[in-house]
Amino acid sequence: MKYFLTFLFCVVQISCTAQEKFGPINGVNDESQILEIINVSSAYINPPMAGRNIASAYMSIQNLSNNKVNLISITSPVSQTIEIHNHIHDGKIMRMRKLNNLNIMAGETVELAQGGLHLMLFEANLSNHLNGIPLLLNFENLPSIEVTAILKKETIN
Ligand SMILES: [Cu+2]
Repeated sequence: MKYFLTFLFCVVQISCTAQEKFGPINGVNDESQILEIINVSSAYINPPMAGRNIASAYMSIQNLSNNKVNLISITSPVSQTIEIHNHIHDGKIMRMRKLNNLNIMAGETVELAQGGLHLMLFEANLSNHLNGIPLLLNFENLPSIEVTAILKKETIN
C-alpha cells in the first residue's frame, strides 16, 4: 500500500509538471510566437483532375515545442470543406479515412505526402488563387497559422 501511494504521488507529480510545461504554449497568442512553435514548409496543392473538383494538399508540419499540438481544422477561401485524410491498407485495397484531428507530438515532424496523410479540398475553386492558395491551419488552444500552398501542376479546368 505504501509503495502504491508513493507511486501514485509520483504520477501526480509528473502530471503536474506536465501541466506547468503546458503553461507557456497556452500563453501563445500571436502569430509570430506560434511560428516559433510550429514550422510549416513545402506546402503544395495538386489541382483537381479534369472534370472533378476535389484537390489535395500536402505539407510538412514540424512541432518545435515540448508539447503536443493538435491540428483541428483547415479553412481556405478556395474550398468550403477541407478534410484531413489518411490512407489505410484494407487488404490489397488502399482506402482513405477521414481523421477528426491530427496530433503532432513534441519535437515531431508530420509529413503530409502522396500515398499517406493529406488534406482533401472538396468543391475546390482555385482559379482566383493560381499564384498561391491560402490555407489557415487551426490548432487547438493556439493561434492559427496561414500557409500559402503552391500549385504543383497546371490547373486543367
Ligand atoms: Cu483523401
